[in-house]
Amino acid sequence: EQQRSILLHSTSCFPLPPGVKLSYGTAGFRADASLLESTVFRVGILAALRSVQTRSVVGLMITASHNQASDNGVKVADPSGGMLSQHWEPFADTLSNAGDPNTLLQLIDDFAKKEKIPLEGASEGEVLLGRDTRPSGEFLAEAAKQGITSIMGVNATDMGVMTTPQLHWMVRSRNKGMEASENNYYDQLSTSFRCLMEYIPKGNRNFNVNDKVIVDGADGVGGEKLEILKKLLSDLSIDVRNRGDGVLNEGVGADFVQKEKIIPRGFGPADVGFRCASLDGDADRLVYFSIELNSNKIVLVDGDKILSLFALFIKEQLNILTGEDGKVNESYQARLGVVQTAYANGASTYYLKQLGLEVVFTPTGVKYLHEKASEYDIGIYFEANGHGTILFSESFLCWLEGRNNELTSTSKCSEQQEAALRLLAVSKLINQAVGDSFSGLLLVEAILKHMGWSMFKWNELYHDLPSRQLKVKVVDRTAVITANAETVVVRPIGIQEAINAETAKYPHGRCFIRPSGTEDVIRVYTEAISQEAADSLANSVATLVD
Ligand code: 16G
Ligand code: ZN
Repeated sequence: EQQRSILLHSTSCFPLPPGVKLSYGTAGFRADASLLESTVFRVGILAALRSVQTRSVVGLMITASHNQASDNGVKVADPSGGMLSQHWEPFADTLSNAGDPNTLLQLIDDFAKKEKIPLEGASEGEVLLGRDTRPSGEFLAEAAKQGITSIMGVNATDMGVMTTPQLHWMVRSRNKGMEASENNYYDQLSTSFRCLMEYIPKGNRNFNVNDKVIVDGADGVGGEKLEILKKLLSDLSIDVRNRGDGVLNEGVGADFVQKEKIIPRGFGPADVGFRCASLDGDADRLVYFSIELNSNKIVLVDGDKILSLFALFIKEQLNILTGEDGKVNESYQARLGVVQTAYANGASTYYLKQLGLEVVFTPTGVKYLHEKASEYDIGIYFEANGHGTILFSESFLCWLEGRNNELTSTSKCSEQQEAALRLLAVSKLINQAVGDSFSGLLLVEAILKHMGWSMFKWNELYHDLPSRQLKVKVVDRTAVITANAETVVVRPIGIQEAINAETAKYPHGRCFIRPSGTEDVIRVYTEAISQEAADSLANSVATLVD
């Protein structure tokens, strides 16, 4: 009864803006910040319910990532630190669009029954609340708190401004019973990075201050946080640009750099010859680039290439550890898998398969890639746009620890032990909750050092096939339904045949279309042996969709 009246009262303070219908989408709700207060309040309720149900800490992040500064958004981190369980998404949609307090109450009641969420009696829970640097974040965080605390027994812990991956990391760590402050996060990253640097092959160890990486913080939360992290790193020089003085995501950031392929604001001719990297507005994406002499263009080193570098390194360490055939020393057969989407450049997929790796595909969106990667002992996933991470299974880490102890007692610092220690360090450096530009950056830097490679050498792992992305505005994007990880259109009938016929005209042509999860458009992607061919294929397929 008390619970009912609390909810009725608080909900009446957060009426829905008229005529707005939002959907949880690929990565939470996103809209102009002025429309979001009631949605964020309702997501607060949802996060609290999830926490009560799972008897675990849950996260709520307020960010619109790479969108413009006036937008905002909200998403929930599950107890594992990953994305909200997909079977809760429909509830997120109905709850957020329930205007009338009585309707909302009924929805919660029904859902709580169905999901066995004990709302009567002593429910308990905790929701960690984070936000990026958007000005609207503060009042939206208030709305979230109101929502969270409308469920009796649930506390809202305000973590203030932080990156999306930091919040996910904290949720994961808290639920593993580990310490989970922001400082613990920096400690874990810097310690494991130092450990990796310690096992760099001797010839590559020297530290040269001119060998620095210049990072574009997208004028978001990433810049200021990276300033803190970099002070703890002794073997790496990081120059942070766009730390928040300019307009968030405007002419800067990973999304801009990857899509436009031009030099972001704050970079110029003086940076030619250096490794550069861009984060996005909430620091969960990472791409590298270099600046060309006398041009405003960049050479992009995208998520596919970061993935390839990681895969190569991990495979090398596994080979040292278990022997090329994976059979030496009664060894554990570690299953290594690579997960990509249809957007992965075909040249990267070809390269990874050549390395002998198992490559699988999922639809676009971190939640799908992450889930697939978790099926392996070591699952590496990346989207071309820079979202990605590496997941290690508990049983593999356990075996690795054991192997390391065994090696310690026999032959000190053997090659094999170094490989085991490197893999253990990677498992701590990389954020296993969600893709994290900071751990990605540190791992790239450590591996380049390990290999003794320049960025140029890295970029030469393979050459991207020319590609083109277009978007087509349509009346109803939900009319397009795809299958096989978005590579085939099944509805409307006949479109796939038409696409096939067009594609067949281009040697090595590849093409797929899919409805965007974040915009009201159909996206077209093509690849071919020349840019002209990729462009022309994209244009003709776009007219098919129209
Ligand atoms: C979201 C997804 C990203 C995906 C993108 C595709 C998360 C955290 N983010 O930003 O993974 O690549 O949407 O956008 O899942 P689209 O559906 O508009 O092409
Ligand atoms: Zn992001």
